[in-house]
Formats: sequence, C-alpha cells, structure tokens
Amino acid sequence: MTTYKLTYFNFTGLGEPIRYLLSYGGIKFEDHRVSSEEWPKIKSKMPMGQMPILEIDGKQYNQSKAIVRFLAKKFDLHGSDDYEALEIDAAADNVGDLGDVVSKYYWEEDPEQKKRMKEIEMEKRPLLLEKLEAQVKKNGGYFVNGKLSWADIWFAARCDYLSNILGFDVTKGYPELEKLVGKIRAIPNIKAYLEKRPKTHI
Ligand SMILES: N[C@@H](CCC(=O)N[C@@H](CS)C(=O)NCC(=O)O)C(=O)O
Repeated sequence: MTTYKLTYFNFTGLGEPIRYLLSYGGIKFEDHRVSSEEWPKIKSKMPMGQMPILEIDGKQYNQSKAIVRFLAKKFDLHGSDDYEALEIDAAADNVGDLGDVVSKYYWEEDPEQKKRMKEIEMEKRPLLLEKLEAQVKKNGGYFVNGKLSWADIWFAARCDYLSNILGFDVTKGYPELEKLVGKIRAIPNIKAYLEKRPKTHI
C-alpha cells in the first residue's frame, strides 16, 4: 500500500491545504508536525530547505501548490479540460495573492516597514476579497463553473491560516465566501479531519 507522510510545522499555513486534500480523498497519512527546535536539525534534508514536504513511499516532494494539484488530479478536482484547469489555477493564484498581502504584513519584523505593510494590507485585502466574492457568486457558489475544484479547498484551508493571523474571520462580510468555506468544512472527510486536528495558534 502506498504510504503518505506530510512534514510541516505544527500550524495551518501551507501544510493545511495538503492536509485538506489528503483528507478529502480519504488517504491515510502521517501528519508529522515539526517543532521549531527540531526544524534547524532537519532543514538541510529538505529538497529546498523548506516545508511542507509530502513523502510518497519514502520519496520527498516539495512545493505546496504542486502537491495539491497532484492530489487534485487523483480526486478529479483539477478541471475537466485545459481551460477549466487554467481557471482553477488562476483562482488559486488569486487566493495566493490575498495570502501574500496578509502574510507579508504579519511576518514583517521591522516596525516601520510593518506600518507600511499594514496600510497596503488594509487597502488591498478588501479589493481582493470583493473580486473573489463576485467570482463565487457568478459561478454558483464555487470559484469555477459551479462545481467543486481544488481552488475551493485551497481557499478554505488558506482561510484557516489567514483568519488565525488576522485574529478575525477573513471571510466575514463576504457571504458567498463564507458559505463556500462552510461547504468545504462540511465535506464529511474534511469535517472528520478538522474535528481531530490539533489546535494551533496559527
Ligand atoms: N513555495 C513554497 C514555500 C515554502 C515555505 O515558505 N515554507 C516555509 C513555511 S510556510 C518554511 O519552510 N520556512 C522555514 C524556513 O524557510 O527555514 C511552498 O509553497 O511550498
């Protein structure tokens, strides 16, 4: 039997979309959560010195989005033709842009720079969320063509992280996005994962 081991920090971040996808597909996986003390000792063993890493039968694969896309193909969540796949990729990258804006502010350590990043974040976040909201409304409750794709799952998992670092629900005030996240969290295999996952601060 194929074995799956996900190695990532003990938080949601870029590991969470992979955990969601593996759970969605009913794949049993080892959810290896690395502590900040352990990380420097194993960093050099990672393909690009970063995580998440998915090991499949002991072979390491990196890059969260590539891994999620690989799993999406297995579970038929990657679009029914190249055009649909392109729209799904673009939706996930739009969500990625939202993530970048919020994350850059959160992780900035220089106080002056952080102030500037906060201004950018407060200006750009609503603009991006409005666009995402309109897209989901136009597409019958999903990002692309009225059906579930990996971009929807990517979004829901990224919302966990973004809401954690913002300190409030990032979809609040965007009813279509809120509903979409609710639908993803209610998928039985994902719901079961969410009920058993460890509580983390981010
Ligand atoms: N593009 C990569 C980015 C990976 C990444 O930035 N990983 C961070 C955690 S989210 C990391 O490993 N940080 C620790 C380090 O760089 O030492 C992906 O999507 O997988």
